[in-house]
Amino acid sequence: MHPDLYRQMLRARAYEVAVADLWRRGLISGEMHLGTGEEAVAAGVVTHLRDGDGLALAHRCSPPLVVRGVPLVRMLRELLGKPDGLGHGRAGHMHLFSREHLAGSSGVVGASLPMGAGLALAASRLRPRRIAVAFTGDGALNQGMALETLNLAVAWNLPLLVVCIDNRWAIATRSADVSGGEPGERAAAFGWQTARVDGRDVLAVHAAAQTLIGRLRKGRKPAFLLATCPRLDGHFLGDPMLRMARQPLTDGRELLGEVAGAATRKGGDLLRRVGGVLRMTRLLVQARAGAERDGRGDPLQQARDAMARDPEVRDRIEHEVHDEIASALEAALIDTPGGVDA
Ligand SMILES: Cc1ncc(C[n+]2csc(CCOP(=O)(O)OP(=O)(O)O)c2C)c(N)n1
Repeated sequence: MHPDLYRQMLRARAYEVAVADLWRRGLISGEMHLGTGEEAVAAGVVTHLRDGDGLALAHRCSPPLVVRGVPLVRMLRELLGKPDGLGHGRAGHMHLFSREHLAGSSGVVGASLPMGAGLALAASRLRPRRIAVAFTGDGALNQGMALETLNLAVAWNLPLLVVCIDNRWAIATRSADVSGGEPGERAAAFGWQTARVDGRDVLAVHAAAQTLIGRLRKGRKPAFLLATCPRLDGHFLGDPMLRMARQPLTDGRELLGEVAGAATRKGGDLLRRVGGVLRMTRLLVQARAGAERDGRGDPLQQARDAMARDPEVRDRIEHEVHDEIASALEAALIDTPGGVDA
């Protein structure tokens, strides 16, 4: 295990653990989508980027931005709605943008692909041997603009790497139920070079990204990397499906009771539709409970295990990351009553 990959994964996770805590304390408003479980993909890909490379992201944008080196305090200040945040406190967690890092995100599902194509087009015209990377989910690949990008990027031979994090779900819709073909096959049909990796294995992601990005810098056709990744923390923080998987006897019974009750209430939903919801709920809960039971599901734990051969380096990294996040939090909460000690 390369220590820097472990460090970057840990930074991404620790940052998001801090964000989750702020959200639970009510200091961040709105929904919160985290990339818990996607750290190996972020570290394995983004550590290859150089100055002048672009990065286009979707709603789970924190891990790649943290790895890219965007200042944590400015990101946190943005989430807290402060005027000195990355987007002047108006963008929130899904619309972060750093001009300095040529990195931005969008909550419009599918938008990261054309955004990445634009960054790649600019790179090809203005910055020789520079490239762009667009992160997307598998669900987003059914968007028209995503498919148009798969087409145009080849037609224009853009230096673009699309990284598709495939967790098989789009909120509560199974991708398989609404998608024709596998994501990589679609990209290959348009003429992209493609690769597939286990998105929990940071070394595998790092090696695959190195090959694809290396070829892009030499002017080869656009590249598509499919990284399979279980969704460890639900669609968003507080996801009721995750609560059901974790506490089936309390939260599960309560939430399923609400759904079933809809069938019997006057003017309630049709029994057939409620049956469909219950079936989908069962599949979601099974998938999440399975990911939780499977110790190998957490890529950070895998990376930590691989660091066991070098415990001194591992401990030093863990202390340094802990201190980095603690001081970023302290600085971000400087004007928040209760601040870090609440
Ligand atoms: C254009 C658009 N349609 C719908 C939504 C609502 N939405 C937010 S996340 C999401 C699912 C996206 O699934 P995927 O791309 O697989 O990413 P994941 O959340 O699984 O990481 C949807 C449909 C949106 N934000 N934008």
